[in-house]
Amino acid sequence: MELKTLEEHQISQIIIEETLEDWKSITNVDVVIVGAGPSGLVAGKYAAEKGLKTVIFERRLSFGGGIGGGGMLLHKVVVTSPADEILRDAGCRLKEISNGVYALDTAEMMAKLATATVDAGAKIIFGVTVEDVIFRTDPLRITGVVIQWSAVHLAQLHVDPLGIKARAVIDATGHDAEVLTIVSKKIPEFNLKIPYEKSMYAPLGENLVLEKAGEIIPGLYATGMAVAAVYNLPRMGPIFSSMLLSGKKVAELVYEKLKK
Ligand code: 48F
Repeated sequence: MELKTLEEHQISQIIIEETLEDWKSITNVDVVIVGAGPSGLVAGKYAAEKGLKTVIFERRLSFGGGIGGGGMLLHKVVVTSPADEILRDAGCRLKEISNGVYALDTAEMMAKLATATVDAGAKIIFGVTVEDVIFRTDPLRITGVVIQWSAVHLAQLHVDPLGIKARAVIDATGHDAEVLTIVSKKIPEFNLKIPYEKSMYAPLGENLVLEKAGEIIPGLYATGMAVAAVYNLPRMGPIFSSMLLSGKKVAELVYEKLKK
């Protein structure tokens, strides 16, 4: 077997050209999802499946968000029906613990959810932090996000960011609701106050996150624990049903809105 090799500059050329091709279309999309945790991945899968041009910006160099930590680093998470259907749809194998109650490995959930999201056509871009939003008046609405390399943030360099246009932005940043927090601080016209989450009360938190997930201000949606932050809902720990179901719900709401 003869191994095909490339000159160093040829490798660079491929990377630069292929990246540029992607980035040209990423600057103007239907849906930007901020965060590739469980809710963001699921939102990305269902948005892309509906034919929406979808990009997920993830600050870290990996997907999964809080899935990998399981419950206190124990490598299992719990889901309940009907969220198991989303995981089955992504090819996950679940162990039924009792009627409608399932457990699975964190690694399997992360890997298969991400595979399903990518296969559906969503782009996941690692190492990019959403540091601000773009807005317009008349009518007042969010029209995109402002992005920066996470490495630039870490190095605390002063580097101007880039702007991305999106017909809908989904905050899937988890407990800190980072995008919504930015709006609450920087655009008082939206009159958005973020009280952040309440202490743990799993059954109530799961139900309310699912119920309240949706469009928070025009153009900006919340899914997963970002919803708990907006409405001061209880946290729920390592049970992921409402993370998955709220991701799917928000993708469907965005689709209904954008198809009009
Ligand atoms: O935290 P995370 O997993 O959010 P989630 O989808 O799920 C929460 C659960 O994991 C767990 C829980 C459930 O019972 O309580 O905590 O609501 O994923 C959020 C992702 O967003 C990324 C972050 O690195 C993580 O992967 N992220 C956060 N802020 C930004 C960001 C940002 N400004 N720009 C880009 N990515």
